Amino acid sequence: MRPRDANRLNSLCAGDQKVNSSFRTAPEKITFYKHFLTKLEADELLQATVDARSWARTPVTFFGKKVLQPRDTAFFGTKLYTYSDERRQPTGWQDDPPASTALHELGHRIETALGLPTEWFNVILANRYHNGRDFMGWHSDNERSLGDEPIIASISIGAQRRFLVRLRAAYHTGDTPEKIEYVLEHGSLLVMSGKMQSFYQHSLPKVALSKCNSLRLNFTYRRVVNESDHSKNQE
Ligand SMILES: O=C(O)CCC(=O)C(=O)O
Repeated sequence: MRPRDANRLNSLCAGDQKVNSSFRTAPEKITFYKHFLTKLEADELLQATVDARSWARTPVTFFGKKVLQPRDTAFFGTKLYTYSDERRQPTGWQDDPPASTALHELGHRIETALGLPTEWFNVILANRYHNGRDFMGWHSDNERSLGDEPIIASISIGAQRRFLVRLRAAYHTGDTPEKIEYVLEHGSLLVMSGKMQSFYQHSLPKVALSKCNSLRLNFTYRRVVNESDHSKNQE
């Protein structure tokens, strides 16, 4: 893949620029920083990471069948982490420069902004969405290895996409759960914490190619507290 022009990538794949909520109250454990990185910083991060050799499109088991994930993924950091059945040895902080080193440094900046100790985050799950066809289905990041109240800090780069949050089935009444929507734009940071992963699910829905034909990168910073437990909390 050739390096990309960041300006071209920052297209609007997400409709209107507003938080569109039908929740009576927004989940208290989501904090959204629309412009955490400046445009220049976000452009530089894109250039440093977009063609890292750690990216791969790997299979997962879905209803008993092996299928390719609808996005590329990469793992960076120092701990083994199992995500959606995928257990990959992470790329060390020095092992895939400039991506791994830039992401490590950015982790320190997020830790400072959130008042966390340095090196709090020890893994990054990275997602590369080539266009609107690539997506992330409804799920909770409720792996036991992350502990009971994980802090997940999610940086977005490139095309704007919609990020939806809804109550998990066990916690809503009626057929259709209410949803809240965030528009994740180039340089934004969304932080989930507290009991978010116990009570809510989130997703990054598909968009028609005619509306979204540009790339987005996502880096979710996490802290693995128990490397040997690969199970999920109750779905
Ligand atoms: O790309 C995104 O913003 C969604 C990422 C996500 O849901 C996850 O990594 O669990």
